[in-house]
Amino acid sequence: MPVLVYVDGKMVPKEQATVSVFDHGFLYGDGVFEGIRVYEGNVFRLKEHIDRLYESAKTIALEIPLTPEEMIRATLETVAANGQKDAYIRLVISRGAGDLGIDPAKCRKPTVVIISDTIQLFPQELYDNGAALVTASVRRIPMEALDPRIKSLNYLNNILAKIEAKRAGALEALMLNHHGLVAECTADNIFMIRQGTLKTPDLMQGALGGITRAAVLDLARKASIPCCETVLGLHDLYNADEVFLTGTGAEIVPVIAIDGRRIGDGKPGATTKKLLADFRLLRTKDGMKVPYRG
Ligand code: PXG
Repeated sequence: MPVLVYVDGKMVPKEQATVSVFDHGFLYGDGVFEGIRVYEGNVFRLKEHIDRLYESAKTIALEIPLTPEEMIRATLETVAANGQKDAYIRLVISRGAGDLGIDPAKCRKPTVVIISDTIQLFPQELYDNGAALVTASVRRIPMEALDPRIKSLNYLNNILAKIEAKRAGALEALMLNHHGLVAECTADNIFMIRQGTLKTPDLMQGALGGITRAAVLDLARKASIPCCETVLGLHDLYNADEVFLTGTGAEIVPVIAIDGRRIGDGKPGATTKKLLADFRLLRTKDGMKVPYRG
């Protein structure tokens, strides 16, 4: 069965799912997006993803031509139309087709795309053994330029950082803010544990408000693990007992080395493993059910 993609209210086969070359999403990266997982027919924290999408859109003054309820329904319908039990959903809302000028007023109608496809999962080996990070020379965009809490279509800094990481043989790149403080990674938030306390950079340090990050903070509080959203330097991470990444694709990935420094004993830590186990129980329960037909 061909994959069906939602484009501006219509379900079309993947090969016919196209947008205009005059779309300002293509010309200028003018738009917002979401990446969402489906686990055994459960769309994980869909409401939270939709809320973040509408908040991002509001800040960039983009009016989505669907209500949040309609967007939730369209998302669930797209997964149902493809009959997928496990999937990766990409919502993309761009400013729409305009002319070659930058003026968004020329874009009459935002483009709405919903893709539900399979995802290339990380191998279990990564969760068992952990990953290495390197600090990128490219910094996270400063709040003064564009609020990093917006999940916009402008990922060039993050892409350049990811290229650096791959060239250095690392899975992910650590990105600092323009003060040299830890912000997050290219598509993941970062956490550390030191003397039993879970710490993650405060969003105002330049991090996206990750849905997985919020889920992990909830799980930690339930497990009575003290948590704080704070200010962290590389020194804090290098000397942590445990470090891990969180993201929709990654879930929770243990980090065992940063810039050639071994983290803790160089193996995934006990708290990281517990949080990953708790997350894997939560992921099929916390969200919305796909309305499959037949
Ligand atoms: N920071 C940034 C900059 C991100 O783009 C996260 C953190 C993690 O947020 P969530 O809500 O996913 O817990 C992201 C996530 C993927 C993927 O396949 C994820 C993102 C972008 C592209 C791909 O995991 N953003």
